Amino acid sequence: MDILLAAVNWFSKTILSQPAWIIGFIVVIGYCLLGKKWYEVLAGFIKASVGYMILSVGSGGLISSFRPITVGLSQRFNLSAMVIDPYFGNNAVDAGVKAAAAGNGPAFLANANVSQYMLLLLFAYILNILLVALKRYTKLRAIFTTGNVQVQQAATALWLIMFCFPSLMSVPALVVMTILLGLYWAVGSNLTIGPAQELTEGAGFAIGHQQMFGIFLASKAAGWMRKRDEIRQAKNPGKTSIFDKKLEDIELPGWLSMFNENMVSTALLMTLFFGIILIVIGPDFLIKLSDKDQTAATYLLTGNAALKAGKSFVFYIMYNCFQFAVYLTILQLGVRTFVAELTVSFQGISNKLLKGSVPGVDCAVTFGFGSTNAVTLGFMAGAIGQFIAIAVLILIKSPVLVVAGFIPLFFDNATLGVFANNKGGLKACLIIPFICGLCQVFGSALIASWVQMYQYGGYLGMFDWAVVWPLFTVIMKYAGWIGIAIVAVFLLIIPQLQYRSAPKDENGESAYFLEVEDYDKYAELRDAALAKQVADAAK
Ligand code: ASC
Repeated sequence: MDILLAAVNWFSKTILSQPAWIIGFIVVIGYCLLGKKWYEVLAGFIKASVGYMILSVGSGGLISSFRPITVGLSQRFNLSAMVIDPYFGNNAVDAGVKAAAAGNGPAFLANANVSQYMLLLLFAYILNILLVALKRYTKLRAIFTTGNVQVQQAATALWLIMFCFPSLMSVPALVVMTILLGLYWAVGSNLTIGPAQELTEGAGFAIGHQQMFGIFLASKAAGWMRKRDEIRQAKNPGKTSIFDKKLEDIELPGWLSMFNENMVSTALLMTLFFGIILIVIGPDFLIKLSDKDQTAATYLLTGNAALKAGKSFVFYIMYNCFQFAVYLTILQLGVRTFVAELTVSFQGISNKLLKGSVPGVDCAVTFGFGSTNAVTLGFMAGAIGQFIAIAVLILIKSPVLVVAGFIPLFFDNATLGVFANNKGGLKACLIIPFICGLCQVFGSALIASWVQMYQYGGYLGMFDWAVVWPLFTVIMKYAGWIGIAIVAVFLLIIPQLQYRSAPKDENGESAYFLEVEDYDKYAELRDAALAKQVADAAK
């Protein structure tokens, strides 16, 4: 038994929680099923894993180049508050559970057992695969593969569930968490299939990350905005605004044309926006950063966060802001490398092993599709939303204060920006991430103070965990065991509703599964249905 447990632990820790290996092995399985030669399989494994590692270098670099801004802002304004960020959230859970074990933490955590995460990862993964294997009944088509975020989510879910059920002992706790998290992963990533297929024109993957409900809601809202615009245009032909257009369709004239080039616009916009913030923080604080920021940002890569005494402030700002363009470009190279392998190889899996399934991958993959300007603008709109929400907390003298963390700020808002732009154009790309920014701060402040995580300095903070899981927590806290059933049934019903609302094919059957199996056909049916709705509404 001990050996088995040790094997499971090793497998979960080494493979399941490291997406580069998961993606690599998926490619190996897919290529083997497609009957590729051994050297093609090996090359595929390397390209997929290395591609994923390049993506991680890009996202790690983005995180570290933002360090002077988040750390500097909180020190400049003397904010000692909870940081909304998945790594700070994870640390907060560990600290709270340790304190509870020592007798001075929240009492409801007394039975919490963090050594079970790795077991949970394996069980929830198996549940996810089973749910997809039974897709005729469950209507679920996606498998969550982003293990690094699953560990963070398991930590936060453990806290929320123990808060609702303090007497839950270790095995029942594991069962409840496997069901709730396994369902959330399967249902959430399934919700992103439509938007992701539309963005990538059928590349055959979904998103498995921390804003899956957010992506779905953003796409729905942006789709609704576009439909409204189209109906308006059908009634008043000729009147179009730049805000209705997708970013990639906007050709700026004259000197503005330099913004048409992604690398230039990323560097310029970042320098303008975050340059102003760095000036507000001021060189004095940025010089002091080096020795102070260690505790606040221990997880971040070693970077050149601090301004060295005697160095030019202007070039410091430019250097840091240009880094965004650098790392975004690296990230996109990684995406292109591994998505190409994954798309081809997964056909082996979805034709032979798990029919009609797709993998759920890191949200950063979307930055390789659509307009890079949507990444930048979504990020900025979300940042403005977060900063306004934080200012409101300060102004109303809220006992709970929040410090912006880079990961929700960038990875949530830029991702929602990409999807919003793709469905609804520039207007949606600005409005939706802005609202997301507000939700991240207010939602995290409310839930973290209620469940007493606030005093441990961090909360996960990504959209689903600032909005959706807090709702689950309210339901479970007040409805008890029935609450678990309500949440589980709610999750199970979602794909059934998606199935029913999908466009119909010529035989009147739902085209839902075609979305994965034959995307071109599906897109035709979907666009025809939309055109009919617009024409009917414009009459
Ligand atoms: C997260 C998290 C990360 C990033 C990364 C984005 O939520 O924990 O390290 O987002 O997955 O590429």
